Amino acid sequence: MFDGLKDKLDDFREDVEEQAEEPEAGADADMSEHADEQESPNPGGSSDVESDSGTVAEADSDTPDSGADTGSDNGPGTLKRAKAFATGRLIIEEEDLQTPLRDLEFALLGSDVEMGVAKEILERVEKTMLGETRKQVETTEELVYKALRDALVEVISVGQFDFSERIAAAEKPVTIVFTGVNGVGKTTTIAKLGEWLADEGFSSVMANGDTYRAGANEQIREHASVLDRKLITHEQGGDPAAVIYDGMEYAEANDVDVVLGDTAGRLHTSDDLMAQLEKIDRVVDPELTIFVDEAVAGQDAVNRGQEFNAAAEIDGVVLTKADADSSGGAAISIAHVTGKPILFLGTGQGYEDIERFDPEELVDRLLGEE
Ligand SMILES: Nc1nc2c(ncn2[C@@H]2O[C@H](COP(=O)(O)OP(=O)(O)OP(=O)(O)O)[C@@H](O)[C@H]2O)c(=O)[nH]1
Ligand SMILES: [Mg+2]
Repeated sequence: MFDGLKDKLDDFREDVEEQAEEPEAGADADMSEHADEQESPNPGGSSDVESDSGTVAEADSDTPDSGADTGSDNGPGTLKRAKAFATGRLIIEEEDLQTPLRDLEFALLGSDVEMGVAKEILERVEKTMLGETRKQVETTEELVYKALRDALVEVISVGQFDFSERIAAAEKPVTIVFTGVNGVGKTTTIAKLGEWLADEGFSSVMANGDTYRAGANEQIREHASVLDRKLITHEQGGDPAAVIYDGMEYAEANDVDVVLGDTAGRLHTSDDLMAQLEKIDRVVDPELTIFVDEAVAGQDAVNRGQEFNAAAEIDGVVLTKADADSSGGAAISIAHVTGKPILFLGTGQGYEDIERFDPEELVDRLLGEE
């Protein structure tokens, strides 16, 4: 999952580390000398560091008190001034980061990360690497890791909420409607989610609001029968809102916690069908509307998310087929662009192949050693 993106992030980290940890001749000697000079209490220093880990890192070790940002002796545009001193102090200047950041930008765009999101990540990485936190880290490796991790987590975490708690807190029955284009995995996701909810202690009923496609009832009935789950259907051509409404009545009468309302796949460019989605939203007034799309669709998924959100406001996203996605572009971008969180990842065709989306876990996976 997301292996291509992981490789590109690894490359960026290696590039920065390689260049930054190539100290110039004499740096070691200067270092100890420099540490000695820092014995006196440091006015701006944080209290939890040793006295020799002052906050001022000098680019030019011969003139410790001169402005670090001139860097004239070392020549601009290289990362050689990004030295890891014995105290762990680093200095990385803006121009030093230009090339690695440009490479990272290409890498992100090449992974189908949306342009505004890529920009946001770059800005955050740069800010961390040039900012205050550099004084607290010990090696370039840690600095790059932290900068990338924070930037990615920040961007991916937009709008996150605890799904299980939300269901627990909502008035029962909780109706969830699933929207999205054709064939992305809506019906499969509903089947999987029924299992996931059962594990969390919630009962559910499926309501087939896909009254449009021939064979839709038969398909979802198969899932219901394998999973031994209650299913509400109407004839093909019926009113989708009415089916989901029936599901709600059934749930109410039978103390079922959650109604999982399927809808027919539709192109976001189809005005009629998008209008129908608005109507379902109005009549059913679901607790949650979840937009389903394929992780592999990259920026197309991001664009569609915006279109569906405009027709019937979504509360979250499920990205399916993450198991087949190397780029990770949709996973990185969609929450930031739509303002709605990714709630689950579909990771295969089996009923158990659904994961609660955890931004930190995903980023750890992307930046991990494996
Ligand atoms: N590899 C993989 N395949 C998936 C995943 N989720 C769904 N699929 C497959 O995608 C195909 C389409 O799934 P459906 O659930 O029928 O998609 P849909 O969105 O309901 O399709 P329509 O009702 O036609 O709009 C099926 O073959 C699923 O097994 C996933 O997370 N990973
Ligand atoms: Mg379907």
